[in-house]
Amino acid sequence: MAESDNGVRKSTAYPYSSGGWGSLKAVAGALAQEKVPLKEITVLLKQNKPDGFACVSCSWAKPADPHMFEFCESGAKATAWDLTAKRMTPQFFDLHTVTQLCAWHDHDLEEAGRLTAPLRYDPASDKYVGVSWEEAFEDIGRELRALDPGRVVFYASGRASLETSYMYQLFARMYGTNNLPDSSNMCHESTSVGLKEAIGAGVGTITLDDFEKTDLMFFFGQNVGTNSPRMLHQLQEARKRGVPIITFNPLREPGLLQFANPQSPVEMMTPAHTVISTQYHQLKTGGDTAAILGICKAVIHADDRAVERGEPRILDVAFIQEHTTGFEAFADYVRAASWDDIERVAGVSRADLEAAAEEYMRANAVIAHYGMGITQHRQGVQNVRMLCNLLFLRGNVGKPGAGPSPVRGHSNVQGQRTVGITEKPELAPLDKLASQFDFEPPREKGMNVVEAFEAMIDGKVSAVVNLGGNLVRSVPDRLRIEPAWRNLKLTVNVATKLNRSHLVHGEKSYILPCLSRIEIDMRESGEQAVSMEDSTGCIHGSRGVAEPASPDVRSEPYIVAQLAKHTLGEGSTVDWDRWCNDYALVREEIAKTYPETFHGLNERMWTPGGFPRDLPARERKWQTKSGKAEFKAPESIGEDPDMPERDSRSLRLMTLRSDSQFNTTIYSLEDRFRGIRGERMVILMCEADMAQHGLKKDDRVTLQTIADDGFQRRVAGLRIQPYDIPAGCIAGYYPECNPLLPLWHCAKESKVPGAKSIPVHIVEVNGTPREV
Ligand SMILES: Nc1nc2c(c(=O)[nH]1)N[C@H]1C(S)=C(S)[C@@H](COP(=O)(O)OP(=O)(O)OC[C@H]3O[C@@H](n4cnc5c(=O)[nH]c(N)nc54)[C@H](O)[C@@H]3O)O[C@H]1N2
Ligand SMILES: Nc1nc2c(c(=O)[nH]1)N[C@H]1C(S)=C(S)[C@@H](COP(=O)(O)OP(=O)(O)OC[C@H]3O[C@@H](n4cnc5c(=O)[nH]c(N)nc54)[C@H](O)[C@@H]3O)O[C@H]1N2
Ligand SMILES: [Mo]
Repeated sequence: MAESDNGVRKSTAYPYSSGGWGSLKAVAGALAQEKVPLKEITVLLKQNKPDGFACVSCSWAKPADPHMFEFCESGAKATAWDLTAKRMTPQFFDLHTVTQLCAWHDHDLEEAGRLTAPLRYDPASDKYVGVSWEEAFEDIGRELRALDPGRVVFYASGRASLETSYMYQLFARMYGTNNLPDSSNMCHESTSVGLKEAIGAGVGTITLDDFEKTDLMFFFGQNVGTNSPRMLHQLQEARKRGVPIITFNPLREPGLLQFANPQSPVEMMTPAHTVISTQYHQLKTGGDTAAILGICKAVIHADDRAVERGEPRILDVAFIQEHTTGFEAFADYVRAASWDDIERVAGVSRADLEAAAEEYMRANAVIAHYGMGITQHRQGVQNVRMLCNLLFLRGNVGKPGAGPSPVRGHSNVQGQRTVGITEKPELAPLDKLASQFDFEPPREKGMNVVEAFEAMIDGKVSAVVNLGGNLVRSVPDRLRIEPAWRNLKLTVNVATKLNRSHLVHGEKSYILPCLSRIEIDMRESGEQAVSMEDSTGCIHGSRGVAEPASPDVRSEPYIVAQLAKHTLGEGSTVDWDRWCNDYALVREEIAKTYPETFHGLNERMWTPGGFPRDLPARERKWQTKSGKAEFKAPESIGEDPDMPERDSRSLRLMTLRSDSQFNTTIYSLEDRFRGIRGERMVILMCEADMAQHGLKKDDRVTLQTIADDGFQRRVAGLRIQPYDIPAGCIAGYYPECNPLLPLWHCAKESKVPGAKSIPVHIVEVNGTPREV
């Protein structure tokens, strides 16, 4: 197997660097596939620039001094997907019934192009038919008024701007519900809960400046090369300064191994590349709490020895004393933990964990980046708490170059929460909203994603309004969800492209096509801009630059305002028409509700690089229950204490994103980095497990979830692909594997579905049943 310069083994599936020529070729391919006109290709030059638009792909920070091309392969694909020359007009729907479209592949639905006009489902013809905007708003308003607000769900996928999101939550609350689930309920909610408890802020504390000051970075369960590639620039800079990067990931992801900068002529013309990870530990899925425990154990052991010998302390004793609680109980737990248990659950040797601890103890400022590999587990919140414990040991929060860094998903998912999209009343400034808009907001807790779908299955939901997203694909237990979704009275979808959730519709259903953020948004008061918050808590303006997909699409702020106006009627204290003709007015209201963060938003949103939100934890002010940063010992070191005892034939399935998808949007059937082409019904498995289960490459298997709740959850036709992955762990694609994920298999405290650790059996091989 190929070795890279520093002894970290390369990926066998993709022994090259991420970025590089492969990346440029992929960008060119995406632009050609979508037939993006040459004129619009220059749009990419405006991506993530202070005067341009914020990329619609990931939420990574936008630097103040951007590169000439401040975009990446994933961002360029997402841009091409929105700028496509293809259109899905009402005439398209004349030709296809909804039942026929249900047989289409997800990729083909979106690939057919941008939606161009509002549509209403017509049961007589089983077709979506054109409808005027006014008729659509009036009918939706009438329907919503007739329903019990407690039975209506307002979902937000994390792309919509701060302005849209603020109006959306206000609309839902004026209507009478806190049912405001969002995509972070399936994503970084374990962060929102875990970091809030530990440091008093539900978001990461680092900014781009910290990359210049850090001495060491950890990467836990985040696939930077595919999901936040612009971050590779900062990682590359840090690596050039000699900063080590220690990665914990069951798969050898090429983006975490090495990177060739497509924007550096030298690196493109020579075999030069930057090694990203200096240590790479292929832990078992769900092994993170155990692995971090092992590192903490080595650190505390070294400190105990230093005390015995009268040597300088390893722990940051001053920080622990002044700023934290719970250290003694945590340290006792760690001292008592057994290395055998740690090695078994983590699947990483003591020597390797001690090597990680050695680096950690040498560094003065440490950042811990993490993603879905940490949060999407039954113990997702505990995993986040363990990362905080590790950082606290050496005072690595609230100082330059250090801190937790949850790498967020959707481009404004963090910002939506900041402006009130949450089902938890205690996280929304309800009193403030009440006095600002003279109404009585509902005080009872609303439903998050898992709770909303449990209620839907029980017949307790009547309508869903979707601000983006594709829920019937993205949530767990799809086969139980789809029939429940079909029983809804009303489904309203604000979307750019057609997807499965629009086809599995309620009794009444509307599709309201919206502008993409890349497009020019002209309203009565002139051209509009919007704002959003990135993964590092910085707030930016974004201005569209491309021609709208059609004259009959509307902006998200307009659509939300009109839904509100037509639902709330004359009684509403908000002049929705004024707001949606001049978004600056909405920003003024946001600034009134949240003055600490958003004062002067209208001017400050154009600060190059954005302006940082108010975050007391950055100054070591802890808004936790105890007023201190809180250590917490784990409940158990296993990933899933509630599952039935495993037998030797059980496997743990993690569901992954490919290189060519954005969540449920599948750009193509390629996963270049993992060497998989033309197909997504694939299971990655190591040779040892293949031998144990008597399988050959390309065998087709059926997986069944191990659960004793009376439901049989199966996915068939999955092709076996030999892969470098720890024994007992297998990987498949999201959303194809979602029927295997039980709704209740989610983190206790955050309800984030355990998508990275689904216990399964192989129950069929090439059509022949198997005993388990
Ligand atoms: N191009 C592109 N960009 C995206 C997205 C996209 O779909 N496409 N989605 C966006 C969204 S919404 C999000 S949330 C982010 C998601 O970005 P990530 O957080 O990177 O999420 P995933 O790709 O699901 O998986 C992350 C990694 O976790 C590893 N992993 C799996 N199980 C474990 C485990 O138990 N422990 C550890 N340590 N690692 C594990 C996997 O091998 C994988 O490398 O990306 C955002 N950006
Ligand atoms: N098994 C498994 N399940 C998972 C995950 C996993 O790793 N494994 N990841 C989870 C995560 S992290 C997330 S965030 C969720 C995501 O779940 P969702 O939020 O449901 O899904 P998306 O795929 O991001 O939504 C795609 C749709 O959004 C619409 N859209 C695109 N751009 C815009 C826009 O600008 N405005 C509007 N209004 N609509 C737009 C398009 O119609 C598109 O079809 O899935 C979760 N589900
Ligand atoms: Mo996400």
